[in-house]
Amino acid sequence: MVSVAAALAAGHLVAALVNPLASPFLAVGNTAIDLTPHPVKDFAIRTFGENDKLVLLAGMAVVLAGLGVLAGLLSRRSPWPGMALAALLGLLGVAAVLARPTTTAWAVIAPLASLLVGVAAFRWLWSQAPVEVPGRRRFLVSTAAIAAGAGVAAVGGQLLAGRVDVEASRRGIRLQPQETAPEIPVNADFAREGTPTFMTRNENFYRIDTALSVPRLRAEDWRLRIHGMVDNEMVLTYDDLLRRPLVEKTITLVCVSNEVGGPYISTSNFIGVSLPDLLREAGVREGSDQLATRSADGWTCGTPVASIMAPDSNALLAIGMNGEPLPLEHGFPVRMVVPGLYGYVSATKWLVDAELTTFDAFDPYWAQRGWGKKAPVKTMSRVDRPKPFERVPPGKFVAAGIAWAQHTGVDRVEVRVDGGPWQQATLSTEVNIDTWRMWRVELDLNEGNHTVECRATDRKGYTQTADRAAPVPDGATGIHAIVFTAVKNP
Ligand SMILES: Nc1nc2c(c(=O)[nH]1)N[C@H]1C(S)=C(S)[C@@H](COP(=O)(O)O)O[C@H]1N2
Ligand SMILES: [Mo]
Repeated sequence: MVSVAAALAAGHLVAALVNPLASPFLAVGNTAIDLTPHPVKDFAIRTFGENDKLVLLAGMAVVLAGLGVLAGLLSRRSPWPGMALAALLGLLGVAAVLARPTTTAWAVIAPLASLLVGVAAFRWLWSQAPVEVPGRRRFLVSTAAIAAGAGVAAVGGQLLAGRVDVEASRRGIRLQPQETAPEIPVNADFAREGTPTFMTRNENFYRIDTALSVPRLRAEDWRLRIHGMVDNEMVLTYDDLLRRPLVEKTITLVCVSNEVGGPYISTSNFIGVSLPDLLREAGVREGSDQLATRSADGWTCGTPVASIMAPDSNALLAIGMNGEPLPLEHGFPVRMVVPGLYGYVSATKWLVDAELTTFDAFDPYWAQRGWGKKAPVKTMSRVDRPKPFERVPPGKFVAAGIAWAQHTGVDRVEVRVDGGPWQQATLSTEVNIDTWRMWRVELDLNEGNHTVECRATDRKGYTQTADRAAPVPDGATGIHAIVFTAVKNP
């Protein structure tokens, strides 16, 4: 176990010097994420929520420790099983680093360092292993020395990898949009009756991505290349963005992974520059229908050019959220936001490359894994109060929730209890058609078990379907139903 730890720490330290993403432990973890079949990924998101990455890393550590113990036990007579394990794990690291889209061949020196240190540490410790009791002390001292060295290397690697002072870069930025978002009206939510607050605080904004370690890019170092089917290729810096007109828009972001009633939806004031204006300057060529974007960690995304270029698309290259520069987890320094499309086809975080291409020519990350290539947000609603199996007093009761029909607008929400007639809910004041809208309704409940359901109708006259569909391939459908109980003295 100590040899395996020394190997990982050595690789982590060397990676910090060449490319932090070449750390064998992180590279294997990231490759595992990319190779995980989506039912398993869905299970992980459902079970562990936003701790899924921590659970993966802890699971890997447990498996590695187990393998270390096993190889150690098998090495009583000869050092070969332990050395073979160290070599195999090293080769796994080499393969994972080579397979990463963000590492160059040169970065394999990190997993090679792991391989060498793992094999050498094991060989040396094995040669010190006591044949009789008096030798034990020396063995324990050697083991402790290697363990301490591993600790120093791991911590050193972590500190070195974080030496690019991204927080300082972020703190140094002040955003002053020329056009600010309108004030949120007082009746925009029914938070006192159980809906979320209209605006989501940055620290409460849902987070979904495939990044095991958040990419750390300084604004000063950031560049975006806009190329492919364009007349004028462009390279933009962060200062270029600050020199352009900055606008602020209130926009709701939704993840396609939501089950009916799911939690991955939040609303923010995004500050940024107009993406259609930029693309017009670049001059999109006839025939290009997909904007392929890539993040610093190699994730890719494909967005319909038509959705971005449509009048009033409100598509942004966003640099701020709720008055601050983007938080690191939400894409600092620059991300994309296109209202009306699920995040996986529109909201690239840590954006570094934008290529005008076609849907025929390129499949982005999730399309390669069976998800839809075009994914407009589906008209939907959710019950937030009562909670499942809640016990509430009989008589007057206010049920409440949210609805969204992004970029179209919510026209009405209806609610029914125990399969009875649909009754119209009261809607909150509309902020704009790119955001969620809250609903509330007064119910009169008899004692006993009840089911409450809601459904939204959008401004195109479409009423959300009751047909159940899974999130794969382009968003769940169905009606959210909550079972609860009315009892005296709940
Ligand atoms: N670089 C990168 N950007 C990404 C993703 C990702 O995995 N990597 N996930 C997308 C998905 S699926 C969603 S729903 C949104 C979520 O953005 P948030 O984490 O800021 O809420 O980011 C999108 N942008
Ligand atoms: Mo998502």
